[in-house]
Amino acid sequence: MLPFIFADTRMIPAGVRAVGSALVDVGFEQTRIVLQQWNRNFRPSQMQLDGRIPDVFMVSSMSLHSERCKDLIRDACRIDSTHRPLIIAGGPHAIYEPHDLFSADSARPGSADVVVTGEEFVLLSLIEAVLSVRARGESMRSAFVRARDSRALDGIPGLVYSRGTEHGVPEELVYTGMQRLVADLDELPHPVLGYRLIEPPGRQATLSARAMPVEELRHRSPISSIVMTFGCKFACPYCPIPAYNQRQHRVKSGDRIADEMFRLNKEYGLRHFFGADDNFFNDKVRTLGIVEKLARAEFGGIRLRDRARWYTEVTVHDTLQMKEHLPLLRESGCRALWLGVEDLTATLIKKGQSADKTTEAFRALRDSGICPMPMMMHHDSQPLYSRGSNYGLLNQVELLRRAGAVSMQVLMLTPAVGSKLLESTYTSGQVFRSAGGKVVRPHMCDGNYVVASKHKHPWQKQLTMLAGYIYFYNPVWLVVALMRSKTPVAMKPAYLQIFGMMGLVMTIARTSGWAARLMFGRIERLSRPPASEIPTRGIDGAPARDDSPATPTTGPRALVRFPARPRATVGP
Ligand code: B12
Ligand code: SF4
Repeated sequence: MLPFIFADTRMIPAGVRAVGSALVDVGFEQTRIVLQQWNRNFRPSQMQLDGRIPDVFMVSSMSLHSERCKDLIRDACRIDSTHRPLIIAGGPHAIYEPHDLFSADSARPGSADVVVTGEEFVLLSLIEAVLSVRARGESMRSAFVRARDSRALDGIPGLVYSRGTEHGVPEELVYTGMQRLVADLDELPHPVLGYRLIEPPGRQATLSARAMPVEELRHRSPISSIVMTFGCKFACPYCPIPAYNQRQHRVKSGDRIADEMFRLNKEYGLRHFFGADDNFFNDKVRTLGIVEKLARAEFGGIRLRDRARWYTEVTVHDTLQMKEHLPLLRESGCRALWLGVEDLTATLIKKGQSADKTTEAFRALRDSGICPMPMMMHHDSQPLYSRGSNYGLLNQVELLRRAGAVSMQVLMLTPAVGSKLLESTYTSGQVFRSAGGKVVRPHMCDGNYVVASKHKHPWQKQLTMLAGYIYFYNPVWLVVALMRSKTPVAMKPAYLQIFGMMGLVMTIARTSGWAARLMFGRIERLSRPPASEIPTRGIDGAPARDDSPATPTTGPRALVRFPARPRATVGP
């Protein structure tokens, strides 16, 4: 659907690749990365790698996909207990709601053995602790149980594991505390490693004999997401990112990013890179350090900027701070920036944006040949149209279009676990449990469906978003974009109009039924945010003060160094 059409199938996510890279880096070469979007029928209960059931099954998920994630865990639990792999869950959903990956329902048991609420460093620390107690020939799961029961895992912050009987519902969860973040991102394993592990797309439930051939990668996944920076200095109340990052801003060096892009291009032919940044322009000095390197980088006489094009996310405020350097940014290969405009009038959130500043930033980007891609957030008090002000959604879409927006994203403000606003959005009764008899499912919490609102007619919100898209993506503006193809951004606005119209058709098909339920059906509401049904305690035995590790209850922890990596000896 809009605004992410093709972003799921044409861009292998960085998280699973990062985990794969870390495993290869320490010697676990026999690893396969299976993507749900390409291998919908894959069943862990039927997987075999080199003729045997893998020792470890890991699953990564956003909250949006948590139902499928739990299905996979349940399916892996069907493997008989002598062969069952150690089940480790991680990724955004695990970070924000680890308890959800343990089943509290005795009618539907099936839980992860351990949930990693952090990054590669936490996973490798866990594996190291398990290997340190593992006897020759012993399975990873059996070694894990011994390590857990001897409390050898309690010194690794960032884990949640269960206690109780082996089968059935856990009696309690143990949270080892907030993860420690690796300070220097240059120490992370190289992303080139993870790409070798991708399962080729297919319809079968089992694994293929070999990973995807290297030559196929760039056709299947032409865009490569790469980690350049993490963190954001703003503190928008609806956003969980600052808390997750423990208010840290971490960066890779320009040299390292240039090397990653060059090697990914050389080994796999990848040319397009999407930075997994929260706010790439967060720190001007650090940003300039990276951009200058990318603009000048050369490898064996080949200029990187002739090989690589890159894109990322920034804010309007920081774009204006970078205004005089935008030509350098373009020189370094940047061709589009997604900007969190949210609400132009700063009624919803103030992070230095206004109609004039946004117009100024967009014009400057376009003049430099960089496509401005606004991300808007629709909310209860914003009307469809306002007379004499910029408050209405259509007024803002029109203003952005005139300022040079090349694409458009309109999402409804939706409560996010880990954000400051979460609790009050639930307790004030804004969050829907169901509408017209249809229960809100996790995949509907992507901002495309109105699932939280105190508006008298929430269906109007649903249709307003569609109206915003129709106003922006339509044949008229396609023709205009074709006629104006001689600007510094050339044909890109026309291409994005075509993608946008395709996405719009899909979005209308998917969300209009929900709009009808909101219009004609009864809306039931929730009164408290999701919480663990299983008691959670810390390693000291006291109840965990907060079972969402993304919401820190203590101050930031010291940053750590990524450990030097001796290669693991992995015997039978
Ligand atoms: C790039 C990005 C996108 C891209 C993704 C494109 C792609 N195909 O990769 C686009 C723009 C399409 C996108 C869309 C959305 N995104 Co987004 N996105 C990001 C962003 C900025 C970077 C993701 C990334 O690549 N990170 C780098 C990798 C290396 O980090 P990682 O995935 O977290 O993985 C690390 C750890 O989590 C862990 N890990 C991951 N998996 C596993 C598994 C195991 C077993 C273990 C042990 C560890 C582990 O190790 C990894 C290495 O450190 C993140 C924020 C962020 N900075 O991470 C949000 C983020 C992932 N997005 C988020 C959301 C909500 C969305 C949307 C729903 C947008 C919206 N409406 O608000 C849509 C959903 C689209 C869809 N239908 O799938 C949320 C997810 C929150 C949640 N609880 O699930 C995040 C975390 C931002 C946030 N905090 O709010 N997004
Ligand atoms: S600017 Fe963006 S990343 Fe930063 S806190 Fe606000 S919404 Fe989150």
